[in-house]
Amino acid sequence: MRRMRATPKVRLRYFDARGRAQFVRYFLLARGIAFEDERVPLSADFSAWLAIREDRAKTGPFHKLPVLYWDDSELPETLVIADFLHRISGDHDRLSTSENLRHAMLVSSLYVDLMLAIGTLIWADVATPGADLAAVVPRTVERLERHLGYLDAALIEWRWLEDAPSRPLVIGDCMLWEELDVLQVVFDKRLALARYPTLAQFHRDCQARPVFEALLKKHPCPITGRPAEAQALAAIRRVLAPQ
Ligand SMILES: N[C@@H](CCC(=O)N[C@@H](CS)C(=O)NCC(=O)O)C(=O)O
Repeated sequence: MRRMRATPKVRLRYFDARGRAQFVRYFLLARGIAFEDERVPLSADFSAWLAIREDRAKTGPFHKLPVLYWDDSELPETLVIADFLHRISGDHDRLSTSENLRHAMLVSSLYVDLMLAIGTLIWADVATPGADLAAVVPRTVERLERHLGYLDAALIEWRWLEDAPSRPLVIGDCMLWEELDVLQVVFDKRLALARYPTLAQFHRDCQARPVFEALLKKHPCPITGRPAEAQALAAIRRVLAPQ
């Protein structure tokens, strides 16, 4: 892997949503890497997206977002972007073999078991017409809660928080903070982060939290591109016990 230039030319193209790209925005901001945050506007008819979808130069070989441009490299695919940033930033070289393995496991699990699971829930009734939210929501929450328990235990076992001060904020930290934060937004207080002490501590004390929160404040946006997301979240919460 080549070394990072002092001022690489970086552009991130994604929807005006948190989705698969917010953790990348966090990482670039927290690490002081200037980038162009190109956001494709969302609308019920997806007109801005449909106008570029077939343009491979803009949407990559699979016609999807995010796409990251780094100097002369074009990087589609979320996990490829995460791995590229981990390497080009020098973080991969700084960590030991076992730390890198854990980092890769963390990123993979956060992506599949949290980010995609949450996104699938938010889109449930659109993606699967006739989906029974009364059945889907509790089942998803049950799986998410069980997974959060395992994640909490893994971070303790890996001494993730204890070792954090001795390394820079890595891409997995950004993804972890984002998914924990998104869970709070989706379920409001119906999914208590306090039940997972290590995750709660990480979300509260993460060194870059002010950077993350500043971006959320400066550029508020939905979690996904699902039309009427706010109403969808309200419907999800209605299924769960009131607080
Ligand atoms: N395998 C891709 C999936 C990317 C993806 O599905 N992106 C969605 C937005 S979150 C997209 O571009 N959807 C538009 C479409 O499929 O037309 C990845 O992991 O990055």
